[in-house]
Amino acid sequence: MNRLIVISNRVSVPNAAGAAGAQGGLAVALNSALREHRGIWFGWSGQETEEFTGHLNMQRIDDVTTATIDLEPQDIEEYYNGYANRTLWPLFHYRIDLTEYDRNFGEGYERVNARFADAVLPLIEPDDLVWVHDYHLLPLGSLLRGKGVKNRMGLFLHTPWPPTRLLASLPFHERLVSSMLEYDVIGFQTEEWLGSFLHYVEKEMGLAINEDGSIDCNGRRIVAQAFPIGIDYDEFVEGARSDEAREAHDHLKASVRGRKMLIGVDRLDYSKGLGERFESFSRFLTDNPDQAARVVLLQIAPPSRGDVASYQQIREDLERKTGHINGAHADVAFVPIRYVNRGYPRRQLAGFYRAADIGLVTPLRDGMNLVAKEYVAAQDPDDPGVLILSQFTGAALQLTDALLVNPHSIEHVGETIKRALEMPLAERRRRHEKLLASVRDEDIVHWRNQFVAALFGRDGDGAGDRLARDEAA
Ligand code: GDG
Repeated sequence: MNRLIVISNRVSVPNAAGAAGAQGGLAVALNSALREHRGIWFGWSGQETEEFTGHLNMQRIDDVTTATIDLEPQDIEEYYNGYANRTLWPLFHYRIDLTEYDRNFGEGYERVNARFADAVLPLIEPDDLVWVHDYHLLPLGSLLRGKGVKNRMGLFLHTPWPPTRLLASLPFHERLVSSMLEYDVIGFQTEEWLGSFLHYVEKEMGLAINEDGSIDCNGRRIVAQAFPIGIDYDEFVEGARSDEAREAHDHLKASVRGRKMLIGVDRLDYSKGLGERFESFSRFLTDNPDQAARVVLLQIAPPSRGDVASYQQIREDLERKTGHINGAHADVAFVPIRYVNRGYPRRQLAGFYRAADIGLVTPLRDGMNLVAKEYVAAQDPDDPGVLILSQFTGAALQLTDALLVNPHSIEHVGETIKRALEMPLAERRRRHEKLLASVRDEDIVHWRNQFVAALFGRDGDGAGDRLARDEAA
C-alpha cells in the first residue's frame, strides 16, 4: 500500500482531538483519515523557536506518525498571522475590506513554504502519495518539484476560492496560482469554488480547460475537482450515544427549563456571521414579543487567531452586541443569548446539538461547514431539530433540505427562526431524513477515498475497495 504523507500548517495530535476543545475542522478531518493509513502527518508544531533549525520532532501516537518543526517568531508573524490569516483567509472569504497586502507577509510565506519543503523532503519515499492541505501551503508542491520530487501530489483547499476579480487584487496572484499547477490533483469543497478556479485559469492564464475539467499545462495533466468534505459519521454518532453526551444534553435541557433552544457553534471568526446572527435573533424577539421568554440562543464560540487585530475586533463587537441584545430583551428570570467563549469536548458538543430545537448555521462565507453536518447527525430521528443554514456555505449545496437563508437579511433569518419553531413534526422528520442520508453517505471516509483515488489516478470506489482490502490484509 502506498503511504500517505499529509502536510498541513498545524499538526494536531490525534489523541487530543476529543479533549482539545477548540479543534478546527481540518484537524478533525485529518485525524480520522490518518488513523486508517500507515502515513505521516507533517507540519508546524505550533511552537516557537528562537532560530529555525528544521529539526524534525517525530512521534507515533494512535497509529499516526507525526513529524513537526518549530518556527521562528518572524515566520509566525509574517507567514501565519500575516499572509495566511491577514491576506489569504479574508481574500478567500470575499472580505477584500479586511485583506492586507504587505510585501513582508509574502516573503515570509515563501520562506516558510521553502522551509517546509526542506524539512519534509527526507521523509518522502518514491511510492508515497503526498497530500497537502489548505491555503497556507499553496506553493509547497512546486517547491518540492524543484527539489526533484516526482511523486503524485495533491492539494485540497478547505476554504472557498474567490472570484477572479477579487483574486486579481492580490499582488503576484499569477505566480501563486501557477505554482499550484505543479500538483497532480487540486481539490475544492464545491463545484462553485472549482468553477471560480477554472475561470481564473482560463481567463488570467490563458489555459484551456478540457471537457472533463482537467487542465493541460507544461506537458502534464492536472485534475481539478470538487470533493465535498464530510464528518466522521460513525465516530460522531458513537460519541452522541455516550454517557458524556447524554449528561451534557440533560444538563443543558434542565437549565433552559422548558424553553426552546437554538444553538450556534463556531470558531470566533468574522466569516461565520455571528454579528448578523445575533441581530437576526434580536429581530425575531422584537417581532415576536410573546416568544421572548420562551426561546434562548446558545452560542459557543471558542476564540481563534487572537493575535490578529480583526479577530480582536470581532470579539469586542460580539461582546457589545450580546450585552446590548440581552439588555433589551432579558427579564429577571432569563437572558435570551448565552454567549460562551470556550470550547467543549466533542461528546459534550454532540449532547448540546441534540438538546437544541434549531441549529443556526449562518456564515457569510464558508468553504464547507462541518457544524451543520454534526448538528444533523446528533439529532433524534423521531423528534429532530431544524437546521437553518446559510446559502453561502459549501454545505448548502448538499444539505438542500435545510431551511436555506441569506445571512445578510436579518428580517428573513428572523422569520425563518419563527418558521422553524412552528414546523410540524412530520415536516421536521421528512427533512431530517434526507439531510441525514446526505451526511451519512458523504462522510469523511467517502471524501478521503475520492481524493486518494484521484491521487492514484483511479475512480473513487475502486480506491475505496483497494484501501479496504489493504486494511484487511
Ligand atoms: C475549515 C473551513 C471546512 C467548534 N467548536 C468546538 C469544536 N468545534 C469544531 C466543530 C467542527 C469544527 O470545529 C469546525 O469546523 P467548520 O467546518 O465548521 O469550520 P472551520 O474551523 O472554519 O473549518 C470549513 C473545514 O475547514 C473542513 O474542511 O468545513 O469551511 O473554514 O468540527 O465541531 N469542537 C470541540 N469543541 C468546541 O467547542 N470539540
